[in-house]
Amino acid sequence: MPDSVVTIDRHILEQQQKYPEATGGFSGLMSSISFAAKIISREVNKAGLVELLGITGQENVHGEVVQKLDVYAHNVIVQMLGTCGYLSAMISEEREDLIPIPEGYPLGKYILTFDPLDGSANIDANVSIGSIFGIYEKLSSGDRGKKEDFMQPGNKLVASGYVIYGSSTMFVYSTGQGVHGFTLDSSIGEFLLSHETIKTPKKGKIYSVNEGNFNSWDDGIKNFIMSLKNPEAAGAKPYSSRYIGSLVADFHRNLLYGGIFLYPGNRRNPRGKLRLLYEANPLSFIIEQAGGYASDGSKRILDIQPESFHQRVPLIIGSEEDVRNCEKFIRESQ
Ligand code: AHM
Ligand code: MG
Repeated sequence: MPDSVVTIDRHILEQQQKYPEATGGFSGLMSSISFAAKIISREVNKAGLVELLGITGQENVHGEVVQKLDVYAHNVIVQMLGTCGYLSAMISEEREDLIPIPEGYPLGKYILTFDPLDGSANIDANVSIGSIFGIYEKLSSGDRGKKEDFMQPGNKLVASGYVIYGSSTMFVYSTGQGVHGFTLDSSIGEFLLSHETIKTPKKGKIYSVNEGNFNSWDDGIKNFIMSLKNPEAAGAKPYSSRYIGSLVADFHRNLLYGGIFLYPGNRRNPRGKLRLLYEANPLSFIIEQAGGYASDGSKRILDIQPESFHQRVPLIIGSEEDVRNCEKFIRESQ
């Protein structure tokens, strides 16, 4: 047994104590998110049994309709966070419009963006998937959050994080004071501090991209990827290619080991696939807090002014030197 075991709730409280003016609302909100993560984790871990218990969309043996896991995760977050008293509105990758706080529940001063289960196309193959969230302060007048509250650039995030449902479940978050990771001990149902102050290497050895799209990329991206495979320096090893196709899993590995993840635009989708508010901003906040960088190819992701809930953005994220190098290739090809 180590000298001290730090649960996520204790860690959040300790961080909050650095701000004497804090009311405790933020800690309550983070606690509610980590509780929702445990419930989703439990369900994800038994995903393989769903086939035995009933097919999604049909009734299971208990007479309950079996939901698809991404719908389930969305509903858990809406239910837990919508009633926790700390939020004034939410948006989800799974919904077109703003999600109001249900009538009769207290309203708080924060707003939440979330992708309830990213990479859910991989569930049936037992590949790691994740939930991603971002928290901002509500700026508009009145009690309820409005669209304009969500149109804040990522540099205004109060906190962000993700949960990875992998060989173990981990909760990784930052409130702007470094990045901290917690591993779920399912025997006691607690997230325990396992990765304090995560720092990503300044330069990595891994690149992660869907290379099937190679022919439809711009020259800058093509040249950059070619340069990773064919290093100029004599005797230098090429980068390793690692692509799971599940953003949280690809991001988490590169965060720990160093490397670069790219989902650039291509001829079919000039803005790429990933969403600014649900995926790019929260992970860009984390990577910068860990000493890395995130760009859309020419600009810092966190400085992009959002225009709509579901806008897409090319995402190049990871070790700072690698991301800057990619930007250089893009500049030079223009
Ligand atoms: P989703 O939000 O519909 O789950 O899609 C996002 C996922 C990411 O997890 C992953 O990085 C990407 O899609 C993979 O896309 P592709 O299959 O085009 O490589
Ligand atoms: Mg997603």
